[in-house]
Amino acid sequence: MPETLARTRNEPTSEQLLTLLRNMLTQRAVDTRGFQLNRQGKIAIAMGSEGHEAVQAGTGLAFVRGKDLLYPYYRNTGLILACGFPLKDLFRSQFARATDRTGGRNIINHVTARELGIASISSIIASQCTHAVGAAYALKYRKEAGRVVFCQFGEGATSEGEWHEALNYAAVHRLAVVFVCENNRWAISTPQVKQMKNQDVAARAIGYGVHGSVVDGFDPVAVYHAVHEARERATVGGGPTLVEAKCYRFLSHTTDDDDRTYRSRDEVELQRKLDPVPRFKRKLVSDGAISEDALKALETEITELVNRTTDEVETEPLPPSSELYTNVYAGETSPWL
Ligand SMILES: Cc1ncc(C[n+]2csc(CCOP(=O)(O)OP(=O)(O)O)c2C)c(N)n1
Repeated sequence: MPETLARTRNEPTSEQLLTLLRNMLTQRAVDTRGFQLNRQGKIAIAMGSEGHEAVQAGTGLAFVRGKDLLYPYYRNTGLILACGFPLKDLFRSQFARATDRTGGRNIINHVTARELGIASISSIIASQCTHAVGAAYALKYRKEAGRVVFCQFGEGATSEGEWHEALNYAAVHRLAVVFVCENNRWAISTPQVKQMKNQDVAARAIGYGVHGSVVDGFDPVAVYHAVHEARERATVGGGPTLVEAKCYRFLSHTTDDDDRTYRSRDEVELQRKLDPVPRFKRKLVSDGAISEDALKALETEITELVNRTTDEVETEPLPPSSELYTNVYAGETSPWL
């Protein structure tokens, strides 16, 4: 059975606790704004990550900037921001502006930042897992010890062959990879129970000979501990770890999906009671890590930053139609001739 990490070590400092809070609040504010912009007809689609804030803030805190590599998936809004991705560039992607890092070509949030170690996000489920393992193999081959690859995915991705190949290869070659499953219970309309017989994705780790752990994905500190420990193991040659963070997807898969057609409101409301954002706010206030007033000021600051950023990005130009095929096809060849 997977080992459940209940141990606490390297307790986050008060500054790190506030970083976790700021990142969770920012992720929530970005999501809220994205859904508003979609409803206003300003962006084509929005992809929520509500319910994933604790997983992503906790993982982001364990990621070592300038050293580690991140192979994220499309729901990683908060994680890429926590790893240093600029907020403005995220909205440039959402608005598909010419200033976007892919020139407005890619679907929203499918960003990339080579200088930050953030690999391109792909919509092809689990494709990032084999890429992550390839990168970890390269680190080993080049003897770049101390660098770790983070690989994120949902529980649905663990039904893909590529996911299994990645786990096996990482285990056989004892690669420095931390696999983080953001188990939000649903893969669009497919519940976990129709995806696998196991209750825990982490139980699959044993089949590959890697460490597995289950963690409360609504608790950013617990996630931080689990991912940090997995990272430590990787840096000392202990090989890969599969961390399963149990969370929930509060919103529809995207704005193009209507979750009322496949899951009950009762279920969603029950999970909402465990919402990690108000829960962590309450905890930090009751622990005296932040005052009520300072929390209010922080929330206002974040909302204003997000709104100001989207106002600015909205004024930026769209890619010109003359560049429709730029960076889409190799060479001069026009697809229509
Ligand atoms: C290879 C592949 N198969 C199917 C899809 C369609 N698809 C897009 S998102 C998704 C659900 C993935 O669920 P999960 O991995 O649990 O992540 P979540 O979206 O719940 O965060 C599916 C099946 C796809 N993009 N790629």
